[in-house]
Amino acid sequence: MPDDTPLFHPTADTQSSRDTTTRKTKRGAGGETHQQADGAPHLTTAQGAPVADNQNTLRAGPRGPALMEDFAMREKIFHFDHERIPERVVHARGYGAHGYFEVTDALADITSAHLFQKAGMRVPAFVRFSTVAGNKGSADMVRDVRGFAVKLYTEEGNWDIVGNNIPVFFIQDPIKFPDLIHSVKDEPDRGFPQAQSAHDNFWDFVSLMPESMHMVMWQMSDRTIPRSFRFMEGFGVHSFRFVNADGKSTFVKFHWKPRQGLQSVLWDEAVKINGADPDFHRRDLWNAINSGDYPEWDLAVQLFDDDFADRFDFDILDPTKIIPEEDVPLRVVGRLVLNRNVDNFFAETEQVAFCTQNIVPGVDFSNDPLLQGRNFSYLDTQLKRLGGPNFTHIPINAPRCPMHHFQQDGHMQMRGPKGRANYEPNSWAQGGPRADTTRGHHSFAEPIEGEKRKLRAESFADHYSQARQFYISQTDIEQAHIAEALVFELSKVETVAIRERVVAHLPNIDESLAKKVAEGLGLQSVPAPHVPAVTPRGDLPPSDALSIIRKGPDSFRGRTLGIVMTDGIEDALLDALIAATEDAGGKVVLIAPAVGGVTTIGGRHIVANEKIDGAPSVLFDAVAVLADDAGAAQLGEMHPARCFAADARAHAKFIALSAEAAALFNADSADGTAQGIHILTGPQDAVPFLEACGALRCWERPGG
Ligand code: HDE
Repeated sequence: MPDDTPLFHPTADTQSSRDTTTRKTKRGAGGETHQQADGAPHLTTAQGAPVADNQNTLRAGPRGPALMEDFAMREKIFHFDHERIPERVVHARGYGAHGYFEVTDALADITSAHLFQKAGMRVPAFVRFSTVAGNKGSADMVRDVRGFAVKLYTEEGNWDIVGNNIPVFFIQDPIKFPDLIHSVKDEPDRGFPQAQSAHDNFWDFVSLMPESMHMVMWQMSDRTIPRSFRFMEGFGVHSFRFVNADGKSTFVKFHWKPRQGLQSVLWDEAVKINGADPDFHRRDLWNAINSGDYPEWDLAVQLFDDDFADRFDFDILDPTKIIPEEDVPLRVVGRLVLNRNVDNFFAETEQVAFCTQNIVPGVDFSNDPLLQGRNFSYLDTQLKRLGGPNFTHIPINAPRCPMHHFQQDGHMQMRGPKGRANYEPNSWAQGGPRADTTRGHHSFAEPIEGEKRKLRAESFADHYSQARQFYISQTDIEQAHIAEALVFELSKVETVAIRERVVAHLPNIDESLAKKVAEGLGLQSVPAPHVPAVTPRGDLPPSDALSIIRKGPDSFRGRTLGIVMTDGIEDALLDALIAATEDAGGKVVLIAPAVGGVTTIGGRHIVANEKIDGAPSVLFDAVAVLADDAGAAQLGEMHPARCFAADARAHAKFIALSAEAAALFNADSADGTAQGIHILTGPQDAVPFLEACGALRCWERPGG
């Protein structure tokens, strides 16, 4: 064999350096080669040099040493070595999509913000949803707060509303944020547990921070295990200001309300979903958008003035408090639609840089101390993550409006301003941009006075009253879930003193909750309550707006029915079920003992989407099992099929069964539609089943 013969040519595409000339190339007008005859572009280096061989490193002899002069190989490995950027220190795992925001109700009297001047104004938007604690590769369905960060590309610059799916936060002062996050992330000595708060450090910290108790109630509720990004609310959390053309300020709180209705899963489902599909949330969003089922949220604002702020029982600057919708009603002013998936996850979702400091004229900050701290942090963190001050040149971060300034140079500068003027004032004819006092951003002229001290206002001192209000606003089912979540998390805490210190906060919220949790943990009694800084109020009324179940959907739209099929099923029943689901705006996933599918009694071959082992019932909003006698017996022999049935029952799902499949679910004549179990006698039963599914869960079924 001659020395220059490569030893291995896996495919016809991977020609040796000797014979690449046999491939035909097209020449451009300037004689440059762009494409091969089959239309595929030439492989080049990052410098643009065509590459002849992408399979073999340049060697001295077929078995000899690699040569350093192989610039194509070195450049390729060099770039690969540097593919990663630091993941976000919080909210590392996230998923984004593009869309638009449209104003439906102008606010010209309230804010001079360009986009709110008239109804119908539309701006492009990018949204990134995230979990907080887990690393980039952690699972989607962990118990965690979800980030809900919105970038609006307005004509007067990018406006970022960097919110969460919970309207309050754990702490009142930014100086505590590193402590909070250190405590919830994996413990530093052992490097676990990941993406969960169920460990000593987190509960130790919050047990010593009474201000976190309101947020802890939300965190232990089903809000932190949302069924999908599409079915959760978003909140700006802080009070912001709108400022109108006359310089008048109105406080504003931002709420994103999903038009799909709210929905969460049960904890047992969450645990199993993480195993079955760790990408459950991102897959859901990707699939929904790809299939044209675009998720939408209304933007609602709570608007209030200084008089209300002074009258309000709590401090409107305190991010551990809500303003109940009953006190200040929501006004819907716009809608957000997500209608385009990213082309490249890294370029868009990973590199998007949200900054709370990104506001536009007509919007201003309040003195919420947490917000003020965030205004430092987000810009700072981009420098570390994206490597330089020019991250606004990355397309996902670039404003879509003209920009003119005298900033220059720096790492990865993409724009070379022309001309001599790079400072201002200057006297050159082409002197560059000038500040515009009319269009430019003006801060609200808020009079400020006070002593310069490290202080927290007395008005921030009540830590329990709204925690109680949240708890008593939940349905019985939701209250039970909160108690169960607390028991689960604290049972993972190894230090008994920490468990007790957490439980000692609960009587200040609700005696019965304290008792349930103490019992669940096997404590002898409820520990003596912590002495609150301010006596908690018992008179705050329950608010329906705080419950998920009360804000559920009214149809099966956007939800998924998992249908298990076996050979020998009736065509008409399957067809009716699929049609009824699609008519209700839902989707069907077909599941079979083998992914190749089944043959119906009518002789049709139906291809399955999933083999039953890979499609447990936890992945679906409702389920159906269609089988003949032999099929039911076959499923009864399969462990995944038995788990499918047992879980669907235990998780209170609506279930449709062919008569033969009833035994698999231990369903008998005592069950019925009142119990959420529909034995389908014929195609006519499909529509009533789907109507029932609109309620999502049959909580009435005893034991689920
Ligand atoms: Fe963040 N937060 N945060 N945060 N946060 C970040 O910025 C920070 C807070 C939120 O999808 C970081 O670009 C401090 C509240 C979301 O890219 C960092 C404080 C709320 C996202 C940071 C807070 C949030 C972040 C990490 C206390 C709800 C993800 C990467 C003063 C209103 C945005 C980054 C995305 C991300 C700091 C508190 C929401 C380190 C210092 C309150 C949704 O800058």
